Amino acid sequence: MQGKQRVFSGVQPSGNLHLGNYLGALKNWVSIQDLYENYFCIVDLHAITLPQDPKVLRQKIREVAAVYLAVGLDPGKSVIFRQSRVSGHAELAWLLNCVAKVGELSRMTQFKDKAQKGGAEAASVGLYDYPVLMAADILLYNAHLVPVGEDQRQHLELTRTLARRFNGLYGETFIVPEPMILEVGARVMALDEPTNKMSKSSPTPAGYIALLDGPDVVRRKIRRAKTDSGTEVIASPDKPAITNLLGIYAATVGRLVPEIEAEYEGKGYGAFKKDLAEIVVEGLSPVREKAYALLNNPRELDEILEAGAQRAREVARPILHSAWTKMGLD
Ligand code: ATP
Ligand code: LTN
Repeated sequence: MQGKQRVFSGVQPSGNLHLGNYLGALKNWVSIQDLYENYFCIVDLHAITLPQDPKVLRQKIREVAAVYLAVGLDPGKSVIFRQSRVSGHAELAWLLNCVAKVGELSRMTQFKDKAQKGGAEAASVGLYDYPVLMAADILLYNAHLVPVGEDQRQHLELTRTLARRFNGLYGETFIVPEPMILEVGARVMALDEPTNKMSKSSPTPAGYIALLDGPDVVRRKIRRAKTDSGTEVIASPDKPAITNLLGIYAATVGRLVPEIEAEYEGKGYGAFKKDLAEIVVEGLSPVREKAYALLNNPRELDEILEAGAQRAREVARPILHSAWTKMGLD
């Protein structure tokens, strides 16, 4: 693996992985897996920034691991592990907390959105500090590239700011990472409300297609997906619902939206949705089947994660030590 640039990314085990996670992140991770030295993390410390039931969390962690493997991430090519099993993430987060500014964190839109739900005063300090922990995840491995969905752009910008600031204050320590955000699929919207992002923490399952949803559920959700007025299958800013469905189609089959528009000219929403449902079912069925098979053997999943954590610790340790040394903590 030597000589390759490093990639770091992660998914929170905070709910059901969905088509947005797949098209915006996981699919891309698989396609770049051979090109880089990859660290794909299950960011369980991020998941607990909102309340989690321990029993459910335990299961969700394994589900994310199973989905990682089922989509094609290969532990022989990528380091797959849990964030909480590498203590350097939390340790570097503390160092970076002392470099980050309250003003910066207060501007993070994800915090504002998530905190708004229960009132900002009642949000956990962890939720506020979420972007600093994310910066620690990335900088701890000196990752060059971070493949994520569009919603993570602002967090990545903060990571870059913290890396530059640390280097400026204490001397060159961290690589300033670059975001890797796809053109297509980087922002899949909710099926029931196409002005909101498809999200794990969505209040209704109708909004998202879970990667573990069975074929009939997928078909029903797409059939019931909100559509715009009119009948034409054309993407446009005043037609967010059909634009979103076209984006899902394009990202799933790896084609461009205009080609698909041309194919459905004069055919109407019904025919389009029917075909879209089959395409998504076809794309997800192998993932679902493989993930369930892996979940039948949780011990093997746990072993893969532990072996990954061991490799991650070895890479992280000298980088954390160099940050300590630079700060005078050696
Ligand atoms: P939550 O709703 O709980 O915040 P999430 O659904 O946004 O969760 P994350 O674990 O936060 O999922 O995200 C994992 C990866 O999936 C990130 O790279 C993120 O940018 C990407 N992602 C999440 N939602 C979408 C979406 N709707 N479209 C495209 N990419 C997405
Ligand atoms: N905040 C990210 C998940 C995440 C992440 C990371 C992504 C945590 N740490 C490091 C890339 C790199 C999200 O998708 N909500």
